[in-house]
Amino acid sequence: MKPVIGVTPLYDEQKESIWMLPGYMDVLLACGALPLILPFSTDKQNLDKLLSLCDGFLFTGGQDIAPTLYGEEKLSSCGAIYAERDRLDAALFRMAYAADRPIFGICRGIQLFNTLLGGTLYQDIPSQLPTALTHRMHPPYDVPCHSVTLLPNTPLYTLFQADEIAVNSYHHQAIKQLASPLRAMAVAPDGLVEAVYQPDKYFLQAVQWHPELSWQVDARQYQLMSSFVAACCHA
Ligand SMILES: [Mn+2]
Repeated sequence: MKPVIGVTPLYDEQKESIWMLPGYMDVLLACGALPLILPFSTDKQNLDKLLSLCDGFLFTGGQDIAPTLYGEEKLSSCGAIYAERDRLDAALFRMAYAADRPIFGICRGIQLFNTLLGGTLYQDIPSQLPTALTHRMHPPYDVPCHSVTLLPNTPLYTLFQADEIAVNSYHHQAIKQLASPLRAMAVAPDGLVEAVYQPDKYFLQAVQWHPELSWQVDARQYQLMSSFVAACCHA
């Protein structure tokens, strides 16, 4: 069965446009899924219909999450936020989470899951954690930026059978306090959590790096997205 995967939309405030980076769609298509870009609607009936239409949900990158969602004032170093996106992502996540539908998060996605499950974020890594590595690489984005250690007895370790892999990195925020339902799967050399999962969920995983930008040259990142699509097939 070809799984249908709802993909959270990106929003360009300058152009007042909904948009999408092709990598998110292309990798899901390559893995055999049918990705659908979702509308900015939190209408209950629309959400219910989406839950019946979609076998899984991919939470994409985007604007910074409003710090009020994790109980902090917005610092000047925090980036632009977009309230509509926060509203949609929160409604979709809570619905899919309650239904135990397969959920995968990328970049903003890992930060979103952590926030909605009770964790906190660094609003800006360079200013709040000056000893951290560089996590905001320059193009091209399909080459490694830093390593991550994979933690034993996690789905990511089982999938890759490796103690360490190299990943790309394009983020200025990161998990500060890990939400209690989540477990770390990958940690950067500076200690920042780069991948999480929730053990008692069917498939809830998220990564801080960008598999959608490296899957064509990094077989592991294709394998990672394939494992999500496979979970959507059996949901
Ligand atoms: Mn990173």
